[in-house]
Amino acid sequence: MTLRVRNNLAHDSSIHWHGIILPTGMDGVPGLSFAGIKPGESFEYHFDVNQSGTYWYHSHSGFQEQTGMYGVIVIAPREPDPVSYDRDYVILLSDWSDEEPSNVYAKLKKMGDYYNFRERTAGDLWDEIKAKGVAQTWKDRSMWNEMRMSDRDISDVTAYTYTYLINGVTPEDGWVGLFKRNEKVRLRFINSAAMRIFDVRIPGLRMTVVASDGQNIDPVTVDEFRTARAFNLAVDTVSLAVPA
Ligand SMILES: [Cu+2]
Repeated sequence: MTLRVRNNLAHDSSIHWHGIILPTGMDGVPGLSFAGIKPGESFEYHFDVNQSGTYWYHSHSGFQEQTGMYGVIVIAPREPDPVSYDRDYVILLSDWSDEEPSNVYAKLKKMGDYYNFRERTAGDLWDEIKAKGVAQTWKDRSMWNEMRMSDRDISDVTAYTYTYLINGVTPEDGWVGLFKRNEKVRLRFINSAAMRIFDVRIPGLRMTVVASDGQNIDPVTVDEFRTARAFNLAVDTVSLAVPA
């Protein structure tokens, strides 16, 4: 396969093919496997495709991925697909900020919990002492302090600045995927967020997870699943539409 990427930005760029098995020089990580793509220049990626499944690509330069430079790759299997479905939708989850990502980063460098409004307070300390006693509270706090971590920083950047998008659409606008009654729908979830774990649930529907990171798996039926933070995951599920 040949993929010709032309950089029309004013900055260096690159495209990394996430999860695709390819020669090192085609991996698209500037400074590691190639020099990056200069403004106005092109780079030709050549590689053999030896896999099928759901993957994605994204810029590996600066904060370009955070500003939306990514997309989905679906490689159809050569042999018959073990998963049967009537419809197929990609659901790309992401986090968007109207702030410049470099500003977000600069703020975090100066104050790691800038966007975190859930840190422990003096009031929490008092409640903790009442619940666990001074000794246990001291022990718990010491443990976190020794690790120089907070137990309340699951995500450094929060909805204070982020809007979470499905296929680039805000929650207010709402992404819509149509299906008919009793159809089996394949949903290809990709977490392309920079800073977010997503817990995915479709109220009233059970989902069968059929693939993860491009690999078919023994199907698992769940009410909810979690997609790891960026650079990590593609989950395929099949949902049976509500019979009504
Ligand atoms: Cu990646």
